[in-house]
Formats: sequence, C-alpha cells, structure tokens
Amino acid sequence: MADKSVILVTGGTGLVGSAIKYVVENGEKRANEEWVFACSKDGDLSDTDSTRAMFEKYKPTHIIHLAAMVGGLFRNLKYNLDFFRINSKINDNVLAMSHEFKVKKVVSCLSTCIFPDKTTYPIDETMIHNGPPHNSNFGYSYAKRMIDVLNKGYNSMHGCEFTSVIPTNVYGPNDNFDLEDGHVLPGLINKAYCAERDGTEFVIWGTGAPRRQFIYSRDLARLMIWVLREYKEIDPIILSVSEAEEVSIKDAAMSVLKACDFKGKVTFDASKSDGQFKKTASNNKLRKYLPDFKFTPFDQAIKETVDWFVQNYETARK
Ligand code: NAP
Ligand code: GFB
Repeated sequence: MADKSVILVTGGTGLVGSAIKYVVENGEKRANEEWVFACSKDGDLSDTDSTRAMFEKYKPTHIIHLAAMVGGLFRNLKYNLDFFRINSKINDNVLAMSHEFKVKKVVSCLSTCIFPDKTTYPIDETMIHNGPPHNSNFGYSYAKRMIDVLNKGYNSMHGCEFTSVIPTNVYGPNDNFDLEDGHVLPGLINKAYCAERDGTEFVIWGTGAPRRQFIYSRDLARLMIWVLREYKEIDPIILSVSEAEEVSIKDAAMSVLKACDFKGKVTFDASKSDGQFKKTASNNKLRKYLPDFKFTPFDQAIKETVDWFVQNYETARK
C-alpha cells in the first residue's frame, strides 16, 4: 500500500475491531495509513443510504469488514432469522459500496462455525459449501457463506480484490460478556468473577464435552493486518490455532477458574444445549504463508482477558 491509504474497519469498536486498534496503535501503523474504526453510531450498515453516507464521508481505499450481528450459541438459537437477514443486508451493502467507491481491497470475516455439520476432519477452506451448517446457527452461517459468493462474483465480474478470513472462536479484551448473548469464554469469565465475588457456585452450561479452538483477539488482529497487506487470494483463509490446541469446554473453564483464582463449587447444567460438538479446523494454509507466527499461550491470553474484565467491570458489555 504505497500511496496514502484510508483503512476503514467496519465493526471497529467490537472485540476484533478493538484488538486491531490496539495492535495498530502499538507499532503496526505505517506512516502513509489513516485508520478509521467505525461502529453503528457512524452509520447503520444494514441500511443502504447510511452505508453510502459512510463511504462518502471516509472515502476508504481499503476495508477490514467486521460489522455484523454476532453472538454465541444461545443468541443464535433464538434469532437465526435476524442473523441471516441483518448480516445479509450489511454484507451486500458494504461490498456493493466497496465496488461503487473503487475500494482497492476488502477483507471480510467468516467463521469456523459456518462449515458443514456433517464433515470430515480437519475442516479446511475448500469445504465451506459442502453441506448444511449446524442447525443452531444456520442463519448466521448462510449469511457468512454468501460473503464468499459475493467475493467471487465481484472478482469475476469486476476484478475486485475482495477476500475473507475464517477465524475460529475469538476471545479477548472488550468482548461481549453478556451471559445470554455472548460467547462461551466471556460468559465463563463473567460467571467466575461473580461467583468469586458473591461466594456462589460456578455453573458451566452443557456437559463441558464439546471441543473448540480459541484464538486470542490480539493474535487475530495481527493476522488480519497481514491479510490486508500481503494475502492476494480471493479464496478465504482460516485463521486459527492448530488442531492440536483444540480444548474441551471443561478444560477452557478450568483455565478461566485458574485465572480468576476461584476456589468455590463447580457444577454443570446439562439442561443447556452443547451446540456443535466440534468444528476442528486446519491452519495448514496459514502455516504455509506464516510458518513462524507465534500465538499467545492460551492461559496467558485468558489471564490478560480476565484482568481486563476485572479492571473494566463497570463499563464492559455484560
Ligand atoms: P462484536 O464485538 O459484536 O462487534 C460487532 C461490531 O459490529 C461492533 O462494532 C458493532 O457496532 C458493529 N455493528 C453491528 N451491527 C452494525 C450495523 N448494523 N451497522 C454498523 N455496525 C454494526 O463482534 P466481534 O466478535 O468483534 O466480531 C467481529 C467479526 O468477526 C464479525 O464479522 C464476526 O462474525 C466475526 N467472527 C467473530 C468470532 C467470535 O468468536 N467473536 C468468531 C468468528 C468470526 P455497535 O456496537 O455500535 O453496534
Ligand atoms: O461460544 P459459544 O456460545 O458458541 O460456545 P459456539 C457454546 C458452547 O459452550 C456450548 C458451552 O457447548 C455451551 O454449552 N458453554 C458452557 C457456554 N458455558 C457457557 C456459557 O456460560 N456461555 C456460553 N455461550 N456457552 C458459535 C456460533 O458457536 O461460535 C456463532 O453459534 C459464532 O455463530 C461463534 O460463530 C464463533 O462456539 O458453540
């Protein structure tokens, strides 16, 4: 990106967006770059006119497109139709305006939860459209898959450099710690903090048996900035720790309890859904490009996230 670049990060105030802001402000920003971190107050991207107004205001040359209706298993179970409709509108508006305003490159976000539920493992980037997703989040999943379809369409018809990344479950500072709508790690951190404070028991939902790969938001941020600058494919790339670092929900919960120094009673509420048992993804494609990239150790990243939550308890999303 030789000339002056205006990099618009849609969804720039959320978990992933704030991690990108952190990384940009701590050494990654280049002299010829202006970074804009937008949120819905800057414009509702599910509305075409608001989207056009945002593009007219910022005139972005590059975009990291994060804005979406996002949530954990339990929010998806409740609002599959909204996840599909709202995210489909946001994605169509952002990519249509990116084409209209001649944006040089767009990096959008899929997710490892959108892959076919009935699949072989490890999952890789070629499998996205090979069958229906897990029923718990079909709305979100189909909306995300359409980003890949749109990217291929804009590239084949107009030569647009629109690509996407496929992060696994993300966690870190400035996550959504809401117990009903958030993802598992922020939910467990919020619950552990309150159980320790109130002397109550710590409840893990489901059986604790499902398995997940978790990526620290600040590691994902560094990888997404690399994708923006160096990755030339239109096809998506999985951004995840290796299959070997997949952990059970129970193990992840124990790591949270260690970071919170919780000594109380731990129980499981098996009446709550387990959701997808696993979505084990390969990061071989990433490793071919970045064989030496170092992920933050899980326990260290959990501790950093817990410390952030405790220090920001009053203002955190919960
Ligand atoms: P998040 O914390 O919920 O942040 C979402 C961002 O999108 C916020 O800045 C929000 O702004 C903005 N936004 C939502 N609706 C909008 C609208 N209609 N118009 C404009 N902005 C809107 O989400 P996240 O976890 O950072 O996720 C970022 C991206 O990563 C998403 O595309 C998500 O699908 C993807 N992803 C996340 C995970 C994960 O585990 N978190 C895993 C894989 C992929 P306001 O707060 O002002 O509404
Ligand atoms: O992060 P999560 O909500 O979503 O994790 P997914 C759900 C798993 O964690 C289930 C268990 O096995 C839950 O039973 N769990 C245990 C908890 N305690 C808790 C808790 O306190 N809160 C939550 N939320 N879960 C999502 C997709 O799937 O993955 C989204 O639905 C998104 O679309 C996201 O893509 C990355 O990992 O199951």
